[in-house]
Amino acid sequence: MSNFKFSVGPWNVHEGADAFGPEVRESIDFEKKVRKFKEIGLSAVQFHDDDAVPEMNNMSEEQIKKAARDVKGFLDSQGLAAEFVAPRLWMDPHTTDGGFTSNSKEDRDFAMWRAYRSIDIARELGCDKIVLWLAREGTLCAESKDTVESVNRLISSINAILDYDSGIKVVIEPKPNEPIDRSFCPTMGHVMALSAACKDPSRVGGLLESAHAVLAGLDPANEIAFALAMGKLFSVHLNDQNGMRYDQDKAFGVENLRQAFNQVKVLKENNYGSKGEYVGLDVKVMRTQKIEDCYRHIENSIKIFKMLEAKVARFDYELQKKLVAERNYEALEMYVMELLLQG
Ligand code: XUL
Ligand code: MN
Repeated sequence: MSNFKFSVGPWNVHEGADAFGPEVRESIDFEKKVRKFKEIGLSAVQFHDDDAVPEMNNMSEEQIKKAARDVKGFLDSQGLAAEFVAPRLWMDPHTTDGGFTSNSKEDRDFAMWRAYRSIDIARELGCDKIVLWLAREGTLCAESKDTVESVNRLISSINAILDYDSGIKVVIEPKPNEPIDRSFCPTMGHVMALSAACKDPSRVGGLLESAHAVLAGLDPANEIAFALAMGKLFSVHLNDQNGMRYDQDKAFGVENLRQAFNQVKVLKENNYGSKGEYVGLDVKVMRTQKIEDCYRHIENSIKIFKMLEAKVARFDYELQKKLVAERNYEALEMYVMELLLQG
C-alpha cells in the first residue's frame, strides 16, 4: 500500500515521433487513455489546456467552459480528479518566440489569453492549479531578448494571473534548456525567487521534474527539498534521465536508483501529499515500444516508486543518527547501498 496518490497526463502515452523520425504508434483516443489510467491505479489526470479543449483557439470563452464541463463529467464517471491545467505555450504560431516574454506584443497578449482560459478550464475541471512550463521563455540567440526585462515580464504575467482568480495557484515547472538554449527560469531556486517577487508569494510555487533537475546538473531530491523548505512544493514530475542530453522522460528510477530513493525519501519525510498534492509522473514510453504495451512505463514508474517507498519505510534512522554522530559517512553510504541492493 502506498501513502501517495499518482497522476499522469494524456501526453505521456504518445505516438513516438522524435526530432529524427515520424510517429510509430497509432493515436489513442483521450477517453480510452483515461480509462486505462484508472485501471492502472492513477487518481488524477494532468492537462494542458488543449488536452481538455482541443480546438480552443477557435472557440468563445463560453464554448471553452462548456467543453471543459463535459470533460469533468467524464472524469467524474471514471472516479478521477484533474490535478492541474497548463497553457501550452510552445506549439502555436503565436508562441514561436515564446509566450510571456515574446518580443511581439500580440504574441504576449495571446499567451495571457491562453493563461486566463487555462484558469477557466481548471475551474470547470474542479482544480485550482495552473502549471507554467516556461518552454520558450528564454533565448536561442542570447542577444535576442533583454533578460532583465524578460524576468520582469514573467513577474507581471504571473501577477496578472493571480489577479484574474483570487484562489488560483501558479505552479512553475523549471527547466534549464530545450526547446530553448538559455531559459529565464532554469531551476527551483529561480522559481522561488520569482515567487518571492510576485504579489502573493503564497500562491506561487514549484513543480520539480526529476529530468529537468538532472539537465541542470542538479540532484532532483535536493531541488525537491529546497521547495519543501520554502513550503512551496506544489507538485512533482517524477521521471528519470541519463545525464545531460536531450530530455528523455524515462520511467522513474531506471537510471539513477539512489537519486530516486532519495526523492521518495524526502517526499515521505516531509508528508508530501498531506495537502492533497499528487505524485505526478511525466514519463515517455520508449519509441521502440509496440502499441499493445505502451502504458508499461507508467506502470513501471508506479511500481518502482512503491518499491522505493517500502525501502524508505525500512530506513534505519537510529543507525543513521549513530553513524552521523561518528561521522562515519562511508558506513552510512554502504548501509544505503545494502538497503537498496538486498531484497
Ligand atoms: C516538458 C515538460 C512538460 C510539462 C507540462 O519538458 O515536462 O510536459 O511537464 O507542460
Ligand atoms: Mn514535466
